[in-house]
Amino acid sequence: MAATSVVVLDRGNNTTCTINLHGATVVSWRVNNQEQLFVSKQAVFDGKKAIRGGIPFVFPQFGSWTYGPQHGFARIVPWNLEKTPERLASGDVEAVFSIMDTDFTRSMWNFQFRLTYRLILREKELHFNIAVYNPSKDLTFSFNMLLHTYFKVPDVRRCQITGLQGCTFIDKTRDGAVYQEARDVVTINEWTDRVYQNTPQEHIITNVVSGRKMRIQKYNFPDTVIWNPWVDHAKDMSDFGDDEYPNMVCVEAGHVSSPVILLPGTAFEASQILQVM
Ligand code: TA6
Repeated sequence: MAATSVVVLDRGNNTTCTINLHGATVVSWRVNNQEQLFVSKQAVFDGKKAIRGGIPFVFPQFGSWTYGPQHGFARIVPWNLEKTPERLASGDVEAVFSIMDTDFTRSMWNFQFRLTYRLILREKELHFNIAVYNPSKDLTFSFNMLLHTYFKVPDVRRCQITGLQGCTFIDKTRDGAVYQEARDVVTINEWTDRVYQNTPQEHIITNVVSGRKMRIQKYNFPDTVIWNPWVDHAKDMSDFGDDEYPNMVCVEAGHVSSPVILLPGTAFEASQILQVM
């Protein structure tokens, strides 16, 4: 299957989820015909560049990387469709994607690994179940992982994000200085790029598509990254429209402020549930 092929999970009722095999990037999630994810009109679909929008999969590195591309290689390699979309007894639809080490990945990160990504489309929910396995007999490896979710919003200035009060955050807009969040709800009115550490399992974003709320539940993802490039940094990105920043907010569940250490023969599991409320 070509690297830029897409796989569609269709639950009926105009509720679908579309995944591009390039990076296993979820590029659309429609609930009753309402798109929940932002994808830039200028996103590039060449099977090489990371897709600007949807849910890029960040692994094994978050941020800049000495040995490879920013945010790692998982979002720029072709994934296998391990299990074609299947309707479950519940009426939900499930599919499984996977990658394992190749000459390309080992040229940057010389470890054997196997990563599986199970997606389940429910009526108003999208479930993500992830497992990383270290098949080595003797080599331990460490990694970061993050779901770089771009939520579509009518106006980011009207969004409020809960569940960050009291959390420490690294502010990448202020040279990585560390602060503590005082607000009970976080709002965005400027360039925002923050790594919140040890955050609760749940966040709610208000005023997403058609004024609804989006609930994020995460397990084994201790961190939450909040990002909006605003005016200035929107211009820095060739695959992002200068005027698109008001219509997206990234709220990203991840394991980034400390690495996961994976011993030989062991596995790491993490999951996320997105729910339209
Ligand atoms: O997750 C937020 C962030 O790390 C920002 O620093 C910003 O760089 C964004 O990701 C987009 O990164 P990208 O490599 O996709 O341009």
